[in-house]
Amino acid sequence: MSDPQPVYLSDYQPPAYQVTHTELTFDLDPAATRVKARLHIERHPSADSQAPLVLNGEQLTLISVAIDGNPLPDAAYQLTDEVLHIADVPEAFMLESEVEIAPSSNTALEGLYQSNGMYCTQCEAEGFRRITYYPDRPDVMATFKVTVIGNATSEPVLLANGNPINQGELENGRHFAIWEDPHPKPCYLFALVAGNLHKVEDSFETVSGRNVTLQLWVEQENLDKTEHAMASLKRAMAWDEQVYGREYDLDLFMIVAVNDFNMGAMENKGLNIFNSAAVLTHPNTATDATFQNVEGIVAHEYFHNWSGNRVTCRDWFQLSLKEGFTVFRDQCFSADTNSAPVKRIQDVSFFRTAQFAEDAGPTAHPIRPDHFIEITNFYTLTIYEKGAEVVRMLRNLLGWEDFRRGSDLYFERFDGQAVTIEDFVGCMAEVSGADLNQFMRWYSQAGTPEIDAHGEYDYAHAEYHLTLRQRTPATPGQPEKLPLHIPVRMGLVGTKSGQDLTLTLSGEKLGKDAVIHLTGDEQTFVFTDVAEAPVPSLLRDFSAPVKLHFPYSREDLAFLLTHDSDGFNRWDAGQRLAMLALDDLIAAHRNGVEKVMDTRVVEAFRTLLTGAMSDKAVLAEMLTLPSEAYIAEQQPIVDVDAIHAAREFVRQSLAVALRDEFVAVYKANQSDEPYAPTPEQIAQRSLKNIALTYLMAIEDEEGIAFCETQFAAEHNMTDVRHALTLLVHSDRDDIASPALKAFGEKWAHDPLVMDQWFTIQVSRPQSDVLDRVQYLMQHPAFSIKNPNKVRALIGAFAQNRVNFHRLDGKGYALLADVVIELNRLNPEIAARLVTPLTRWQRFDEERQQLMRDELVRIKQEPLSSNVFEVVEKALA
Ligand code: B3K
Ligand code: ZN
Repeated sequence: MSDPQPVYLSDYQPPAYQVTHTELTFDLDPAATRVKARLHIERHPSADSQAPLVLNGEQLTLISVAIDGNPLPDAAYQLTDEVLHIADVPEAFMLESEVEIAPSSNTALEGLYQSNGMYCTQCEAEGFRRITYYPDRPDVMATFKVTVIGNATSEPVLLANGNPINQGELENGRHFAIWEDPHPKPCYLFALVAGNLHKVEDSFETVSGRNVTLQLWVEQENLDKTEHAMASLKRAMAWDEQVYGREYDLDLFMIVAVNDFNMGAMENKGLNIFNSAAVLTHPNTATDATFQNVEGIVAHEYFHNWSGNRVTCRDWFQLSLKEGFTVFRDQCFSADTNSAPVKRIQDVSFFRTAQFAEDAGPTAHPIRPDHFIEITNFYTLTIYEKGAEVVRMLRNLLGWEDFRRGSDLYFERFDGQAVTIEDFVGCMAEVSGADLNQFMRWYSQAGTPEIDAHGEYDYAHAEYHLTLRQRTPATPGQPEKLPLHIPVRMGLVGTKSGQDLTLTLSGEKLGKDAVIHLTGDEQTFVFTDVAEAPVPSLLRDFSAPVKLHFPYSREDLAFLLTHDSDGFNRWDAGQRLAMLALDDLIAAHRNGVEKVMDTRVVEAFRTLLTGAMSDKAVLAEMLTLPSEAYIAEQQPIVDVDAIHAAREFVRQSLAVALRDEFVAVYKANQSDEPYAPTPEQIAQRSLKNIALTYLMAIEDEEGIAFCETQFAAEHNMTDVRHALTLLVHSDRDDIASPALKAFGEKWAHDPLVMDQWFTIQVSRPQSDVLDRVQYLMQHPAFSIKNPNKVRALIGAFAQNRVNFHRLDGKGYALLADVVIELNRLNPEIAARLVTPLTRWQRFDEERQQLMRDELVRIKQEPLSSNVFEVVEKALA
């Protein structure tokens, strides 16, 4: 067997044939579903009249194929494992085919499969070819009419995209439903669901006065977990009208929750399918973080109705066109609905940890890749989150009003079309007159740009000279990099006044907070009329996805922590201050020198804890130390043990020094109010729980008592889970074990809570974790076929830095074993799961060798193209 080959963006050819209308009939059966397709096909006027018709199809059993009613003899077509090739077809015709597929044995969860007995589909990116022979590419857009036939008792509910137009009984206990979607769409947006589902229903009146029925379909036991998703949906619909002028375009919008799902959710037209983890919430079963995540994902999928569905991607290289824009839209929605600074802090914190790591590793790729083997491997943090940062930069460069005009033009001009990133950016340039040519490099150049900044205050001339130098490290396939257009939002904070000083550049007054544009390799900006020595506050609100280095002293950082007018940079100053202390402690640990706590960090924390900071949500973020993963990102060679020891030392030192303050904060933020996922309540819980985290760092007796009471009170899952996690991660097994047992028994019936139960156990720092993972893999609630379970147990273990990176290599071997097994069952999940091993270059030589050995062992297996692509890159 030869190695899978890449496809290239530069090879793009428009389709020779369009499908204008698609009619499908599904006769459902677990092992032998019959799919009949009637495709109305037309040759493109500019295509060669000899062009063959090439339809994608995988794992299909062809029963029959006919053109305009005439069955094709075997000689009239060629069939391979991947395509149906018909050499000679008329200019316009009807292609009819019938295939057989087996949803019950579909463990890849792409195409039509069964989850808990329920039928459901996942077609993005290339799953539709597992349903029927079709030109499975996003630039083929058709209207769809779908008939679903199922068992009236086991599948009382039969759903597909669009509007229901008919339904009825058939013989032998069968029944049918017919659905019609009037909006032309690519086949990746097709969806079908059939099963024993129950609905909650609501409605939304659109801005033009149309009434839209909203339905959330779930299994019966989950009917009490739908309220928040429904409320989120209505908020998202209203927000998209107000902020982007986008109205919903069908009379019905449905969301279905399924247990087995590779990603979070899918924006199928009018019929979104969700991982149950991304939609179900109840105060007793879901944490605040889950409530917020659900709100964001419900909004994200809804927003795709315009950014993705009405205007879609020409080809999969343009994936970030819909994903980057839609993530930016959902981020803004969540910022408007909750605490805007906290949303930004959390997003950036995650981005700088996970996307920066991706951009620095062997799978680094541009926001628009120029080739891929398996598109499923490109649903990445780069495409999604860095894509969103680039759209955010466009918003910042143009200002909201021009950006909105550009967005309006884009939706109007390209409605019903499949387009490119140039089309999007072109609209932005057209309405604003901005020159975005250099900016386009953000889409083609991989890697995280680094800015080395330094500044000097010239007392004699009252000038501040700021020099910025940019460089982007080489990434695989891209040794040389060009300078990017980087918007740097900044201020100069006067050290005497503590206020932002007016920025005057080349005689022009820019105000107290301005964006300067770094476009060359190196530029010096001379600010004049600077009356006092300033500390620069750079990259405010994280105005560009870059690493910024500035030689701040600890005094500078302590100053910015209290004086910066930008909330994000205040938080960031705290993180930088903590990082300096952590760097010293990591070095001390490595050198076997006694660790000494930096008192400036202690004093900064004391100021935060006792000060008058009103925003509790931001305060909780400021009290949170950089994660071990983030700290690791900052080190040239990752020393997992030194990082863990240094961070624990800081936590413990702060807890010892500020014990009474933490107790006071904990007590002051108790509440008996009934649970609500409001920003105020969430802030209060975060603050209380971060205080408790510090107390448990020293296993303070009062802290332990707080944990026990909080766990036993069962007031809400946020508090219960936090208390249980702290207990399980402490050395007090005498208290933790019975609590864990009680929790596991109480929630044995609820898969989403059991996911949390798995994660809590395998993320503890104690060295018994590997055995626990192996033991839990045999637990009845675990299944390797369920992606949520794999993420909760195996994925979470691979994030447990001290245990995954054990020096005997057993952590790596365990992950490799699971990857090898999943490679056969679910290649998409297997390829994602292998990621931690691909980062081997970041570790010491001994671990590098161990990690590479496991990659080589995986490589010796007969691999799916998904796992092959990732492992091949990692070993290149
Ligand atoms: N568009 C989907 C992606 C699903 C692809 C899985 N192979 C989720 C989202 O971004 O909304
Ligand atoms: Zn999306």
